[in-house]
Amino acid sequence: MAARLVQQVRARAPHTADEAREALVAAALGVMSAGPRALTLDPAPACILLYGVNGAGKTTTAAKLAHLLAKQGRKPLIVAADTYRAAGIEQMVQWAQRAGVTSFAGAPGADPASVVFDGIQQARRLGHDVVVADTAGRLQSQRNLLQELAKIGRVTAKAQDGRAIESLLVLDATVGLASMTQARAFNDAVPMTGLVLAKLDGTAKGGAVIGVEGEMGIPVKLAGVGETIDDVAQFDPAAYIRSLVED
Ligand SMILES: Nc1nc2c(ncn2[C@@H]2O[C@H](COP(=O)(O)OP(=O)(O)O)[C@@H](O)[C@H]2O)c(=O)[nH]1
Ligand SMILES: [Mg+2]
Repeated sequence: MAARLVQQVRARAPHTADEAREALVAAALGVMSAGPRALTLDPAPACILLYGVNGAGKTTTAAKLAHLLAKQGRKPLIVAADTYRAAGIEQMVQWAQRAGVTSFAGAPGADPASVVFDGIQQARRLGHDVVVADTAGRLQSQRNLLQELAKIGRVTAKAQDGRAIESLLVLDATVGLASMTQARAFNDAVPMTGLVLAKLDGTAKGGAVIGVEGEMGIPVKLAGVGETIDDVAQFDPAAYIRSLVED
């Protein structure tokens, strides 16, 4: 990926540092052009599935996103499907309260796919127009846990029956090239419709995501920009790439 960018910058034969920087921005923007970044929420009720490794930012992203959707006039239901740890469920429920959003929690130890399925039914009964489902963290090397995620994906597809699904892999911007390995493995379990780049407010900007978007053709849709409930934004590739080259 880096070699491809360098080649494109060379092809433009920049004369000054500014020209070289502009050529690099243009080349990186060309790589990051994997389709629309808006979430697909229709036909409603949509289901947004968040997955990724431990600590990436899934639970906070679920809360921030649900809060944002509520501010936009939607009626979200948060589904707490990190049923491995009682604390996983509690964290999601507490964040949902902070977000002012109703939540539906699975029992500790319950099958997460069933929790998501039941949550989707509950959302329909109560007239919610979007479900935001938080899942347990898992490593890209944990085969059984990836199979379980694949099951969550299949069950979600069945419950949604043609309604919108956003399958979002949450990546930590402070992680480097491992992002690519994560993206490949998680995409094999549940084909992604978008990426979330969390922790973009830190000094590490997760430049590897340019390669992930470019090679996998999956757009970064959202950015996490802090630890409070309002700290989520639609991902802006131009601003992002400028922040990388202007460091
Ligand atoms: N600075 C910063 N911290 C974040 C962001 N998103 C999540 N975090 C922090 O990262 C840690 C793990 O987040 P969490 O949502 O629990 O990760 P999960 O294990 O994927 O559910 C927590 O301390 C969060 O406050 C972000 O956008 N910026
Ligand atoms: Mg979590």
